[in-house]
Amino acid sequence: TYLSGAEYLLRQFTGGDAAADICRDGKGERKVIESEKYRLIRRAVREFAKQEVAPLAESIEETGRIPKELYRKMAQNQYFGVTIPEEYGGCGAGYVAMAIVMEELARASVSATLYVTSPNTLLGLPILNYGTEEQKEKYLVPVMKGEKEGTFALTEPSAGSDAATQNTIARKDGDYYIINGRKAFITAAPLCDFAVVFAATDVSLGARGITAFIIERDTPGYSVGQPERKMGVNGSPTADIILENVKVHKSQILGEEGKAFQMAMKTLDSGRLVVAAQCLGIAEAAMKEAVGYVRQRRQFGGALSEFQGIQFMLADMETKLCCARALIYDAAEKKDAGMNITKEAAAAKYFASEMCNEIAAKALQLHGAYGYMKDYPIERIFRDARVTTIYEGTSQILQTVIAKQVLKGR
Ligand code: COS
Repeated sequence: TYLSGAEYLLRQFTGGDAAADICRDGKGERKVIESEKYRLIRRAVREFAKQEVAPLAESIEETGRIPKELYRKMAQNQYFGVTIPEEYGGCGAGYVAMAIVMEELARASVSATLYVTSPNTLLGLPILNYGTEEQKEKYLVPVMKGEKEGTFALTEPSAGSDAATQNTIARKDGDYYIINGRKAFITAAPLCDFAVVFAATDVSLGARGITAFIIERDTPGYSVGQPERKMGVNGSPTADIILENVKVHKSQILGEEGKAFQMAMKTLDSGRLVVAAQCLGIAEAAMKEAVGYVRQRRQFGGALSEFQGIQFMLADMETKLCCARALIYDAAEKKDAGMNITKEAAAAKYFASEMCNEIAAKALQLHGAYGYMKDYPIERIFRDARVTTIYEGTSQILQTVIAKQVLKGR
């Protein structure tokens, strides 16, 4: 399914013929040249990002969401199901393809990528890997088609990095659970039809007493708070989900009772890899702005790009960007090969998020006072970069994850 999924993705992206050409040799046998395949995917997504996303980047921030038409086109292009197999409406193209899609879209709009991360990772993967066939049909397939939106609700006002200390409580009541609590900073909560909500079913068991429930938005007692006022990524609304005596049937449990924390952690391994690719796209965008600016800006009788001090800055920025790229695509290849990537994904996200913040800050610095004004894209890129060292595991939590793996493995 991997190869046919990739072919399928290619057909979506290229309109068919190019995919057929490279996927068949002269005798009609399927022959895929890996690098060529990914090169074509990248070219197609880059074109989409340039034509369909970049021109809307500012208006997406102003309106607080992406236009329905763009959402529809993203679904049509299979962006919501790059990691999800064809049988559930995705294209199963894998994580190298996912990293490419993410990187290219993030160059145009970070907010737009948040609509793509959730179905491919935090929301889609738990349903794919732990859901019943009914749950997959009911929730995953419509998400792939762009007919429904869902979200992942783990964080709470007092359970951020310490995700195992859940204060949302699910009390068993016959075949039902009564859920009370508040989930915080939930991506796209105001737009979502349902959420995968984590709650403690046995507080005394800590991480081993957490259960995930699929809860539909129209369930009595489920409400959404006011969208947060944020520093960046304003094109994707973030809000609390409030649960007051929400009654759900046990059939809404995702996976097994008490096993949801491990499920969340495994899912975050993939999520972190995809966020790392998002960081790469942000850094690429910042580099492009920096290079464009220093080439045309003249001071002291020459272009800024002619000064060695500026060249040294660009050299350091580019070197770090290349290091992040190597970490990310190495982790993605390992993931596609079926390997555990807890350490690799944490390292990729830790390095890439710190790197994209540094590059965005330096790119802004190179713009001087103009960079501080809203007239130049670097101002938005700088603000959008900031969240990446925070969500899906802060840099400090990722350091602990990496250290734990290092100590275990040597
Ligand atoms: N894959 C599979 N299982 C994992 C895992 C992983 N990557 N990481 C942890 N687990 C399992 C452990 O093996 C353990 O299982 P057992 O109880 O069967 O032994 C269980 O999960 C608890 O692990 P641990 O003791 O390490 O949990 P901690 O409470 O110490 O938490 C951290 C570990 C801090 C790493 C975790 O809480 C975390 O990642 N926090 C950040 C949360 C986050 O990223 N939030 C963003 C939300 S989405 S925007």
